[in-house]
Amino acid sequence: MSVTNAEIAAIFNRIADLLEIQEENPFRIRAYRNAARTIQGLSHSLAEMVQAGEALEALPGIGKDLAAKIREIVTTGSLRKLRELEGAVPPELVELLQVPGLGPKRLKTLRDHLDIQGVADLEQAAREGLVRNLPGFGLKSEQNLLRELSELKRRTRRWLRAEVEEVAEQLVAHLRGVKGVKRVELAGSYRRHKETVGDLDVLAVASRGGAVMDAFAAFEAVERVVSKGSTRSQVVLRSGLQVDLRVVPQPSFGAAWHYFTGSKAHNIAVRTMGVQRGLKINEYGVFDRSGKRVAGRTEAEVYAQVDLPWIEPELRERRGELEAAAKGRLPRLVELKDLKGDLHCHTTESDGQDGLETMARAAKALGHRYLAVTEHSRHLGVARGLDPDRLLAHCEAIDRLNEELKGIRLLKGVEVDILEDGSLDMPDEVLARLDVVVGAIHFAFGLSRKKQTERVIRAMDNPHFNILAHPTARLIGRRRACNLDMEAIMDAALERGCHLELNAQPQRLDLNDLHCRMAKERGLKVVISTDAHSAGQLGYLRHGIGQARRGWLEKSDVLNTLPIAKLLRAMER
Ligand code: DGT
Ligand code: CA
Ligand code: CA
Repeated sequence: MSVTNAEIAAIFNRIADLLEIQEENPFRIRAYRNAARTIQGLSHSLAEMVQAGEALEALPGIGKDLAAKIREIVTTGSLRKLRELEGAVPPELVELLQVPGLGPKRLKTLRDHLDIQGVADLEQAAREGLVRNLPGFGLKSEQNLLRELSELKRRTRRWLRAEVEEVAEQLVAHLRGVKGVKRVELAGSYRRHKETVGDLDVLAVASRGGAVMDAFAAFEAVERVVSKGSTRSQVVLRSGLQVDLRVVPQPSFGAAWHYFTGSKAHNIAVRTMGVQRGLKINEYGVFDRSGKRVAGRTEAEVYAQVDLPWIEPELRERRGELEAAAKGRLPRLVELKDLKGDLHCHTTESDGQDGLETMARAAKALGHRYLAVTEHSRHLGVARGLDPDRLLAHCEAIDRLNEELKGIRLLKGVEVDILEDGSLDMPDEVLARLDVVVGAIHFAFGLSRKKQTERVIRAMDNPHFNILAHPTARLIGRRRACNLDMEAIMDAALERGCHLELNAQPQRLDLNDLHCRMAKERGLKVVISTDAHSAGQLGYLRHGIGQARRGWLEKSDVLNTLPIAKLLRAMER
């Protein structure tokens, strides 16, 4: 499916909305709205016009500038101008614009009279009955707003990928057990290992479509069936997570898996490459000019039609993967089995749930060759942070345990607090006795970009500092990333022989994918660590690997793929 006219019109209307919020030039705003109206009224597809090389400028209200934007949307699936505008307007306001019936004008009234800054403010004001008396509003519109707000919250909720992993795997196993089912696979953002997913997309090949759909509706975790057909069904799980299942014929499987894996921008770019070769690529297959199916059974077949090798799902974000593939320069992405150990964990000595020995044996069972024990420092009182004496005593306990352990070595470490001025919450002479010093920000998240960046770089100035843990301190959906100049921090880390952590806790995944790529481009190695607070969490490395792969990291880009001796040498400063 190409970009539709309605989608293009929606983008233009959205730009107009954003410009209006910024109280931009009314003529520009009107130009976007007029163009959107023109496009909605067209009887032919703009995407086809672009693909056929037809001039768009002849359309009423579409000048050179808008024609170029339409071409950009059709060929890339998105528009840079829109991303810029969305970046310039506070995200809370952008979110408010998604409330049906709340255009820029009414939003302005709400902001001027009630200082509404986001969905939460609006919901509170409407609950308190403050909206009904505003000009242009009434009791009825206040009630409608409340209903739309709760619907919006439900619709736009995203899930940590990790929190839906178990049910996703159970569902796949359940469907694979159905008679006549040949294949079941997950697609969508889940397969691309995005840190959050909006819904689950499942694909099946089956000889009898009806039996799979019945089994899907009967899956234990299903709360309600939204729709049920012979090729597509949708359900909502008890958790509120929506799941789409599509049943496709075997010869289309590869094309469908490719299509429903996305991303949309990647799909559109691949389809455009097809058009250039006289091919039509969609979820049913690849078709030549005469309409004959020339590929579709496997993903590799689809890519081969546009002269590309198969591309890992984590790379399919339209971030240069097609160009890299065309040049034979795709990265060989790091895998879980490449990791030799974990450099960040806690035991009951600070705020972990399992003791030293349990953690060590669990790490060994996972095949780790080393595990750094990095308790909190004293400043973090809530986490039973260690003072120098307790830390030194803990180190002795680690030494004793190391004498008993075979096949794995515990490294003596600390997760030391970076204080507000960039100094470390542990005396240098204690840090000097450790194998690895992990530093982290746990408070004063709101410092200015300049101050926060200086704080972190100053911490790395300490010659004992090795690894910056969860660098931006974000918690997905709960706490924003600290305002940091990540490029400056990475350059500073390189100069000083420090490293940055990709924390594998599902709600952190910090560094994010783009940061990983930024590090790789500089030649700065990333450490993938679990920050495990229990033996079970040592398995979280897999979440970190997903993020690292989205950031194009290869084995050689990740520090803890090194065996112990090389690792220790690489950390020397
Ligand atoms: P999500 O669910 O928001 O985390 O993100 P996705 O990527 O799973 O998106 P979703 O569930 O809306 O659709 C699954 C895939 O289907 C998406 O990654 C690409 C494909 N797809 C959906 N809509 C379109 C479309 O309009 N055009 C193209 N080319 N592909 C689409
Ligand atoms: Ca999805
Ligand atoms: Ca979906």
